[in-house]
Amino acid sequence: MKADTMNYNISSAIVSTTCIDYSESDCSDWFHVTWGVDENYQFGVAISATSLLIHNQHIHFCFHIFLDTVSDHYLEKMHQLAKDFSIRIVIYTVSSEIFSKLPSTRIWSYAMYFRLLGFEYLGSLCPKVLYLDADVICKERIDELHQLDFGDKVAAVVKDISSTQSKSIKKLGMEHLTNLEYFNSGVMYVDLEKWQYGDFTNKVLDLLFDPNVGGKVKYPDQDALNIVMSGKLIYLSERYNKIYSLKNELSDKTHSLYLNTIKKDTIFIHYTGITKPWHKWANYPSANYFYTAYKQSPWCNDALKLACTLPEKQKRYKHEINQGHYFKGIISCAEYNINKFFVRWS
Ligand SMILES: [Mn+2]
Repeated sequence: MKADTMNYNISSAIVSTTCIDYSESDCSDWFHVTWGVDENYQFGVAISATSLLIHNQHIHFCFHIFLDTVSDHYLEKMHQLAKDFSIRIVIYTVSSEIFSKLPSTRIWSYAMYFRLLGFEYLGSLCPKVLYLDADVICKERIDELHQLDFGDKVAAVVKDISSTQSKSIKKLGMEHLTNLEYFNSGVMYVDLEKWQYGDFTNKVLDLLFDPNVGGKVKYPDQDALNIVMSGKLIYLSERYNKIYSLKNELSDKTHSLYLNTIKKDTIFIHYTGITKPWHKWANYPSANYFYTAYKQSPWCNDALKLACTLPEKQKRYKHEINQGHYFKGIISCAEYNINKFFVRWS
């Protein structure tokens, strides 16, 4: 353990824990999975979790979900999900107050810390955990992962798409590391004992608060994780983190080119980019893997999400116009521009 690493003690940010237990198995064979998001992505977590359950009913799951706020409606539906699939779900509410004392929170979303919080906090509860982004949807069995032997490695990950890899390595000034293979942090299977032993939570935070690094990074947590975990990783097949952006639909009139990316043997689809499959304007065939889980989930009567943030509003109007919904698109475009005007002048 590095002696000069600061201890940020982020586990103290957890303010409450709600355990929803319908599991019928003893905890020794649980497969632990974690998500951590702010309010805007909660719906995504719900469907991501459902998709994992639908395709892996032979695995006994325990889910750990870190949230900044939680409604009664959301908890009720989580109860339903746990009951339907006889699993245990633990919901942790996290105070953003502790994170606001950390120097970088004006630039980066608090949710970034929730992934680290999962790895840090769960170390005393479970030997291994699978972390998934809210925009990851499962469409096949995860048996290979379930049986993975870590050897002396800390985590199993998937390399990022090549354009992101080369850009990120250059930006971080890591060209000299010829064996560096930049990974995408949306799917990470972590050996928590080794995570704790290597003090990785504090190493990542130290790096982010280092002004020589903090200012350079584009995807803060992902970049920092890549730096501190280099050489300690197992690389999984890209089937475990198949990156697909719904932005592609803007240039594909056939809406079928996604089949060149998302294939029959794809296990996890990672819907990167601003437009997510849970958005109202994302009704493309490539989002069907999401809809399948959504329709079978306790959230099936909840409406798909509207645009909340400014970038979401911008993407919405582009997709609407592309889909031939001109009137809707023009209204959305006006709303986006008015919004942008006020953001700029406030
Ligand atoms: Mn993601």
